Amino acid sequence: MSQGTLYAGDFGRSVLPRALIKHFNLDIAIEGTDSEAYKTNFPLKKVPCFIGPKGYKLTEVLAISVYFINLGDSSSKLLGKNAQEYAQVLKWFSLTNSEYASNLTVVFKTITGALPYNKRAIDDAAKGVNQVADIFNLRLLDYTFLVGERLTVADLFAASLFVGAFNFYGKEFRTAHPYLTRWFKTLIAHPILAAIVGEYKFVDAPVEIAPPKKEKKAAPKKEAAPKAAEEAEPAPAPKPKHPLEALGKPKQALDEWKRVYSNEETRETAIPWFWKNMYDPSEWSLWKVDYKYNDELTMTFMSNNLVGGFFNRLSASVKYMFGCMVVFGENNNNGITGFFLVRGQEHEPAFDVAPDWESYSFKKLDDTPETREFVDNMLAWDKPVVYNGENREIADGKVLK
Ligand SMILES: N[C@@H](CCC(=O)N[C@@H](CS)C(=O)NCC(=O)O)C(=O)O
Repeated sequence: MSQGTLYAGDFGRSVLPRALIKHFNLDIAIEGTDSEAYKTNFPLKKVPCFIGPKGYKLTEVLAISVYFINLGDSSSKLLGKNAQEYAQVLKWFSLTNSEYASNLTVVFKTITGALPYNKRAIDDAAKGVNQVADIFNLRLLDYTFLVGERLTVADLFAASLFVGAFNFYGKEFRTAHPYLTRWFKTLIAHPILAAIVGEYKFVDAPVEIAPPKKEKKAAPKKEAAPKAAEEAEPAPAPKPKHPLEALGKPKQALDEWKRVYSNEETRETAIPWFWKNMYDPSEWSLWKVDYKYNDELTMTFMSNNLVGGFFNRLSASVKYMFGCMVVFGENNNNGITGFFLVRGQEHEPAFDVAPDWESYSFKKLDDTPETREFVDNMLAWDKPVVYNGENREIADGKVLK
């Protein structure tokens, strides 16, 4: 029987519950925050949250993590081996979740634009992060792990959140906290975290947090025609049809391609299928799409979030297009590129449903060997991207389907 549903994001406090589900092989579904169940049950709209059988509900990462560990192994040493250790586990977990995370959140939200730039607030938050890091560093001078010589869930949680400080403050932070860094290296490579975080690469340069240089304006909305007097109280307008619906049904249904791409081996099966069955230049066009402001990108995961947001806003056109975009490069030096297959010969009707579409440049691609190589690479993500003549590794990516 299903053990419930975790509502989670990709980063921060959501990493540990995800990792525990995987580690203990729990029968818990993981969902994002779009569902009605999430919206009605969790008015604070934070993650992680959990709904178990018979309406059992939990918020708070600490409570959820302890519950998942007990579901997986009721005598797990991840919670310490006695009451004293258990209390220590809670102490380090809570210190991380309150003192450290509250400060890191200010930095994170300023970088992502969720908070307005405020130098004082960022400096205070950095001070707070460093104070907690100093406490950890001192403890880890004498002990291998936070509670003692054995790994506990407090280590896993703290390391999953210290990713933020190591990403934001770079080499300087490592130099100032050598024992914390030694511990972090062990933890981030530990199978329980590595299964979710993947291979972690340290960055040297700190993220530059500066006041926004310029506002990128959304495409101006077309002025609605003034209403005639007799139309003062019109009946609700029928939902406007997507302009690409006028082109009728294509010979090859896009959904079938999306299924092939999701289920089959990419190079061996999906790519040949795409060129043989899907791409018909009389019905579809191919586009190379590049983000225009690569020099403003900072962390690769944030660039990937940007692509995710763009794809969400394209959802009204998803019946008429397919695309893959990748983030190439590393933190503070990355870019976004990709390809799209679009119904018809113009890109605008498909893309202008997303208010930020003008932040991207669009180049129509003819069917040449170079185009095929580019499209194949964007589908397979197994080779570096060539950008300005340089080979750049793919850090992440998203598929619009
Ligand atoms: N007290 C909660 C805090 C949860 C929390 O703040 N989660 C962050 C992500 S790490 C979130 O959902 N932020 C969204 C927001 O602040 O709007 C816990 O410990 O689980």
